[in-house]
Amino acid sequence: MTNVTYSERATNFNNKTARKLFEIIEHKKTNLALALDVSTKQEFLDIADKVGPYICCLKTHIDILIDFDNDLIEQLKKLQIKHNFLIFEDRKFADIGSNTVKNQYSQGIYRIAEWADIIDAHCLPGEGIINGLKEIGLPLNRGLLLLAEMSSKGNLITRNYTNSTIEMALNHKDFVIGFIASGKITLNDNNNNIQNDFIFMTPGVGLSNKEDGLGQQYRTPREVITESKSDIIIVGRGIYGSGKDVITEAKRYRDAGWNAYLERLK
Ligand code: 5BU
Repeated sequence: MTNVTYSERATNFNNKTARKLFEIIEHKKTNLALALDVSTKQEFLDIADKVGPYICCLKTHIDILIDFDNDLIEQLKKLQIKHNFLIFEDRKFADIGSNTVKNQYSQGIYRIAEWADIIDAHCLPGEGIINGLKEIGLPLNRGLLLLAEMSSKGNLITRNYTNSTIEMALNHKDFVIGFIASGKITLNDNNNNIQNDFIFMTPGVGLSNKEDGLGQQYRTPREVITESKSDIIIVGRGIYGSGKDVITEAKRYRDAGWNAYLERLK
């Protein structure tokens, strides 16, 4: 089932954000998500504008910005319309669902629910975290990714933990649109339908480096998309790191990701 196209996959989803993401991928011919972890508003908006044409999704860590203000969100929304990408706030919620994560998602200075199409969460606290986020996100047609695996060296996620995460996702297919994982994962290694019913997004992607010296481990777009059959590569410093020309690098990763997908379809 690895030769199914992105547009065919879209029809498996009722969630509007998931369908929109596949539409954008197919329309712009890019499975690249930019992880824009810079610390100033000016740099953030400048890179988002330059790289916007080449990505399907912009991944943020909004709390990294030292000069965050509401205008940043207004400008980001304008860039989203100009370039047609989804916004994914990589907040990694991990607290109790009933009250805390609901407020973290909708309140505070960031008001994430108002502008992020996609968010993610650890399932460590149990299924309540999904229920809590869903109360806020589903009426807004948002989508949630669950952290099923991590790219960092020595992380504590086990196969059992990943399986439990998948089971929780299966109970919430209206709101959980996919996983952060190293590739396409299956429940108990069976070839079941989760492969086509969820979106798989993979961080830790680089064409030049193998690691960052702080535990991050990089694999190439080909390893991630063709071999591990993920759907979307998430690239940060490979594009904006160490004074690189961000447009050249974004095109390089877009091409590598798309060619890896075409190779998988063959
Ligand atoms: P990089 O600059 O390409 O290394 O950035 C990777 C991004 O993906 C960064 O924002 C991380 O927070 C994020 N990430 C990750 O690297 N590994 C993971 O397992 C998860 C998220 Br989950």
